[in-house]
Amino acid sequence: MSTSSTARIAIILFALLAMVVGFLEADRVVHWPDESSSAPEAQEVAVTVVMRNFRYVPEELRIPAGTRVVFVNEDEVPHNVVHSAGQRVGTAPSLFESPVLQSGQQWSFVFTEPGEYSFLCTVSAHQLMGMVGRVIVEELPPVANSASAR
Ligand SMILES: [Cu+2]
Repeated sequence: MSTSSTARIAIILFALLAMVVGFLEADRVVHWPDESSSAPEAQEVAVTVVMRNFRYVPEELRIPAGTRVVFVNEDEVPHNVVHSAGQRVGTAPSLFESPVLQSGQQWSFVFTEPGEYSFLCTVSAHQLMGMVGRVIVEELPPVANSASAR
């Protein structure tokens, strides 16, 4: 008796599990095409910052979380992009640090965490010449998410 009721419970649990998995699968199948049709371009957004005349242009950038920022060196001299948090003793290490970019080269970084990120060029004395910039990453507005799910 007890073994058959245990088996029955096991069957019921298995059926419930199968239903839950089925719902999850159905949810995926229904939502994925909708999202791609309402946003035909890649979900990732990219913004460009050019390095020109020992400056980052624009110097300050306000972006939603998840944006890729592409840094392009348009100068004849090498530049880089280093998160300035790690430049002070006793602070957290830099979140990002590009290699030295030669003329025409580019490097990109995706900002996923909201916050303010100051960066600078550590090549020669470019920082002292004013080669500093800032990215302000804002929380993704909830409207954008629900709108794309519809
Ligand atoms: Cu530089």
